[in-house]
Amino acid sequence: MDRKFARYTVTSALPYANGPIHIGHLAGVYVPADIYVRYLRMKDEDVIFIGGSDEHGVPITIKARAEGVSPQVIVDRYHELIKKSFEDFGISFDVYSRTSAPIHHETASEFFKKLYDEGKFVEKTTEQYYDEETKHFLADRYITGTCPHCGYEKAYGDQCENCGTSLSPLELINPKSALSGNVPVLKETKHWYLPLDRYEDWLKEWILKGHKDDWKTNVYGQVKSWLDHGLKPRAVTRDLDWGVKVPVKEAEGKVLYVWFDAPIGYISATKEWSENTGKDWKPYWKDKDTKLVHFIGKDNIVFHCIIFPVMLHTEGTYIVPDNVPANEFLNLENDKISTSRNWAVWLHEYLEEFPGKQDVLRYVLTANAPETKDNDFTWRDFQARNNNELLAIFGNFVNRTLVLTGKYFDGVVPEAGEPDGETRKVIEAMTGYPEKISASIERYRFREALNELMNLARLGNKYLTDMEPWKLIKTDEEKVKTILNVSLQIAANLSILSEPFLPFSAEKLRNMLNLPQMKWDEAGSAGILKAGHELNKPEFLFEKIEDAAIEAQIQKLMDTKKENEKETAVKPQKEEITYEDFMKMDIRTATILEAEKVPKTDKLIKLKIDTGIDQRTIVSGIAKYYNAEDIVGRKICVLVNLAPRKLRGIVSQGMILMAEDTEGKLVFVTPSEDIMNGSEVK
Ligand code: B3M
Ligand code: ZN
Repeated sequence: MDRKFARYTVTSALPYANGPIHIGHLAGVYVPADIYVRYLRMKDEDVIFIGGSDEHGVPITIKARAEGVSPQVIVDRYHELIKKSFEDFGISFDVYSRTSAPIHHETASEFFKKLYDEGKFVEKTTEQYYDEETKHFLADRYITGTCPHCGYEKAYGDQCENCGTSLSPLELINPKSALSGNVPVLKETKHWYLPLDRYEDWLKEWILKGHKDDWKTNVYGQVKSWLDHGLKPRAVTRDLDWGVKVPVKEAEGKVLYVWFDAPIGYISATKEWSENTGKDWKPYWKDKDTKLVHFIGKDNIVFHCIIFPVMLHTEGTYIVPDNVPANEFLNLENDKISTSRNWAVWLHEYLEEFPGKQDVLRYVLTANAPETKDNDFTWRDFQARNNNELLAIFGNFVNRTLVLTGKYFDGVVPEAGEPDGETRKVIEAMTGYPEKISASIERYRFREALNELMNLARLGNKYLTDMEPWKLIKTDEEKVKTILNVSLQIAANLSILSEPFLPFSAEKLRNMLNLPQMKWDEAGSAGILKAGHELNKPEFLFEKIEDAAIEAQIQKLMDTKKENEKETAVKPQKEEITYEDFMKMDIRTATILEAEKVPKTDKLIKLKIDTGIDQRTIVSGIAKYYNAEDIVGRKICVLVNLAPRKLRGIVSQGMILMAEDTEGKLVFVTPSEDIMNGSEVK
């Protein structure tokens, strides 16, 4: 570590409690953050790992609206689901809080009040878009339109998800209310702004000068481009009713902007942790010797590198982050992960469908992490990495070592003799791994770190294969003792060094080796296991993942794709017909006189129809969409000259005209005004 810190505060982005966690969240934020803190704990560092649900903001209220329930119902549902799935997946938060907690409302409110009292905000009355139908000001995701920078048509009022630019609603081309689809009007409203422009020099000094070399290039580059373009004041209040109430009289009815309150959630969560543990929270946020690190995805860079730091800095008593190792995005089978299109691998489903395989997913997401560019997750790659890497290298090495020790030495660690040249080289190489892995982790290069860990397993695997103890045992038992002793030391090192990445497997391996949990700095030694130490029975660390399991997952995604297509694709036009073809059809307006469900069917209703020509019976497959008793008296259109057909023993004389949407929903086609039965439709 370049500089020695007294303690670490590690935060991970607070996921919106409007949906479950998927592999994109995990690869981008939670797995790397968890590796980092597990490593720090093993280094005996004082570290707290902060998480929690982001329960305010428009993503929540939009979801609530769509379901017709209150936002509280939504956040309660997803907070619990998210919290549980993180726990089951081994994301080792010291606290997992939520922004609807009273402690958060207090903390965020006080923070605002202090800046307000000190005159740190600028007040402005401006015209903002307003939806006259729903009576809402349209900020953030309540408004969509075309991005002025890249032309993307579904940009939000606060950000374009296509090009990453931060936007204000007034910049959108063709703005539309996300609530009603209406074109909004402009209406005056007063808000409080954080004058980011006043902090440009400070930001340049702190980031552009101070962190040129230690921040990731993707993060540094984005921040630099922001600063090069110049910053504008940013509103930190909103005309909404869901959120933290603005704690000043003149702002009644307004709430804090979600991106003002959410990052303060890290502080509130630390206070909650402090209440739970009795430890003081303040040094973790206020002591200059604390290293503050934010793990986030790339769409959150501006909030964590500019807005929140300006808030902390101007408040005056807080530290600012030492690093913000943001990741790029993970795609799924070559397509953008999307909650609304259900294009994702959901963590809670994975945990159910692959029980006990947390480490496989942790491994794949780290090996393939989108650290420097967007990356793709595929189920085939998942299978290959499990079968050809975890199982064939790591698992196979450990298993061979333990099984041979069991067979030749009754599961007792044999004494090592004088090492030969090859063995000496292997021991020397092994000694270097803790340092190599540390160096990568401390630079937030988790893929590289994991690859080094696997290189240690490769080293062991190759050593066994080259030395062939199963052949030597007949002629040179002393040498076999040395080989297995050294192999066991490698396995012991793996049990320590794999803990941050593969905590479940590391524990299993420790149990097999009959070792306690050890510190990072105890690794690197060839004397972890003493001769005579008894080992436990070997088990398999990893299992083969069969084609069937992978095919089932791929099928699941194909079904999703089909489902999505069904929802959007309007059927193409049919083949051309002549006027005469059309005129062959005799369509008349009619009235339903009687209707009854056909017994023992779910679809059919038997109708008595007045066609103007006669009264007749028609059987129609509309029972899923209409109750028989509700449709008597309805005006409809009927194809009257269709040849009669027998349906369930009933002769149906004609066909009711129905409109059918892409999901198969049916509605009557009805004359738009009153007209006599028997009128021709043409
Ligand atoms: N809720 C945004 C997101 O999930 C968000 C992060 C808050 S971190 C303080 O992209
Ligand atoms: Zn754009």
